[in-house]
Amino acid sequence: MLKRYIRERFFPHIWCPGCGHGIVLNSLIRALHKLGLSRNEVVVVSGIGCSARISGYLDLHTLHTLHGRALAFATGVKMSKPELNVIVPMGDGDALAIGGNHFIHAARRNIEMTTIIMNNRIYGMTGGQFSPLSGYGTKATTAPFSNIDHDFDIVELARSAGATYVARTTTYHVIQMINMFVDAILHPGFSVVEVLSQCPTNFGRRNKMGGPVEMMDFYKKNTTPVGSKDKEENPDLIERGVFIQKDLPEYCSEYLKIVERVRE
Ligand SMILES: Cc1ncc(C[n+]2csc(CCOP(=O)(O)OP(=O)(O)O)c2C)c(N)n1
Ligand code: SF4
Repeated sequence: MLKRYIRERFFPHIWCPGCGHGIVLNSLIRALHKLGLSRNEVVVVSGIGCSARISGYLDLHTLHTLHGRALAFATGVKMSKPELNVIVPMGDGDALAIGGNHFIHAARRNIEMTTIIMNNRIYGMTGGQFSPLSGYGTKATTAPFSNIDHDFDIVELARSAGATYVARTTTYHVIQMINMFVDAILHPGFSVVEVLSQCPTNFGRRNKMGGPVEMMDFYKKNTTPVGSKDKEENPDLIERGVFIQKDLPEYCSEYLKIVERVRE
């Protein structure tokens, strides 16, 4: 049953052994299956990056577009066919470096689509340049002696930009990830799911994080459910869970109302 969502002719995939992005692909397929969505009801729009390759592996309507521009293409698709479920998988660089402006404005408009940000804190595909999510003190090919850029918090950015569903999980917490994807796809507005997803090749190795297993163990040990007491005792813990879920007028429906009013 799950196989019907996979575009087998594109396999074997390009990902390194232990890359977190395969776990995200698997979870997304399980979420689509849980929702009982037919392949014709979903469009997946992605830019460029290891994470963005997810669109190629899904046997749905898919658009593999330009680095950083997935949300612009996705906006066009959603505006012309609002009845479709639009899903936009992006890397942290794709979504928040070159694509940062598209991200804040799509969130501000509250256009109904599901964005998945695979945060591996690095430009994986191009060999390990630092991204806006790498963080102070990390190493990258473009910061061999230490990165002096501060990172930002995707949840806080999405919240202040106006996203109406915002959640964070990791590749270790697969059941939570599937449930968040289900909720995000059902949400009638702009939804953001940040997934901490390991890049053992370009982030892990350079930052002495160990292999994929150690990196996932890090997610297990260094995250805590949102609002938990542990966070008060250990402020360095990363919170995961649903941070925002609210209703606001959605962009396509508001646009259609104006079209109808003008026609009258
Ligand atoms: C306009 C443009 N600029 C730069 C690139 C080169 N490029 C391709 S992927 C990428 C970054 C990938 O990092 P990220 O989006 O975080 O995804 P990851 O590969 O880590 O999953 C860059 C800079 C490009 N393809 N197009
Ligand atoms: S370079 Fe990193 S992000 Fe890209 S496939 Fe390899 S492990 Fe995954």
